[in-house]
Amino acid sequence: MNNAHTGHQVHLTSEQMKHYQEQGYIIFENLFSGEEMDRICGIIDGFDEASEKALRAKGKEFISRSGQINFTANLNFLSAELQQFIADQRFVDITTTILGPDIKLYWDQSVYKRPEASKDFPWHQDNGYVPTEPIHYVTCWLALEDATVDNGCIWVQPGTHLDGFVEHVKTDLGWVCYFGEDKGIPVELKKGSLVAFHSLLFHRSTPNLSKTHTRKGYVVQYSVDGSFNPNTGQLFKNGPLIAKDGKSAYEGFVTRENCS
Ligand SMILES: O=C(O)CCC(=O)C(=O)O
Repeated sequence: MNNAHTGHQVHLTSEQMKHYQEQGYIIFENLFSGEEMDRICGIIDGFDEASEKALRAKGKEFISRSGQINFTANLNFLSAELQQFIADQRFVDITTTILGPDIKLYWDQSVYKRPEASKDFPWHQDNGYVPTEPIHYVTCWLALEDATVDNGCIWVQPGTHLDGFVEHVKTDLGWVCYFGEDKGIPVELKKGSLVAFHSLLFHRSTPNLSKTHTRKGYVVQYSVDGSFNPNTGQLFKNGPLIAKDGKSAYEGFVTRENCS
């Protein structure tokens, strides 16, 4: 889907908002330039490499499996440049239009799927991992390199966010909310393109069959300010405030220790 974005601003059309409300996602093509992606990917590659190295000794940790799929979380606290990036005006525009005027980073992680990745990352809703209040937040899956059916892109089941929260079953590969036959539809993304989806939308990713290329994604999730875990009552403190009253509110590097 094409969207109007000029310079560093994004205007979401009524057609895009209708698609989000009814189908649960919007694709933003070429939101970031190749140069921007090379810079961001260069930073994230280093973090992935370090965490993959640590993972190798253990083989597996939670949903990461060495040599196959590696999740590296909370990267914004590790790099001022990356934190500045997740507060970019384009993210402000997308998230304030969808969620409202006051927005915080909820979570960020890279997901690198290596050519040996032979298994699905199974169907789930992002809310299946950690409960949030309010339940709705936005996941931005950003393609650091081209994401294709061949190399294990994201697949979605359009409209499933409208069914509300579904119980998840814990498996060796991750939490699963759907074991049926519906294959969903693939979301292929060119480097620098992004899919923004509702946290309740069923999604998965398929094996990397490319034999040669690591599929590289950066998952950046945003919630309304004040979002908390209803089981513990704790506010999420995984990154900075990025918007207040609908405008950019990022004021410089926030560490894990001084994040409020
Ligand atoms: O990037 C992937 O392969 C899966 C990522 C995903 O579904 C998630 O982070 O919720």
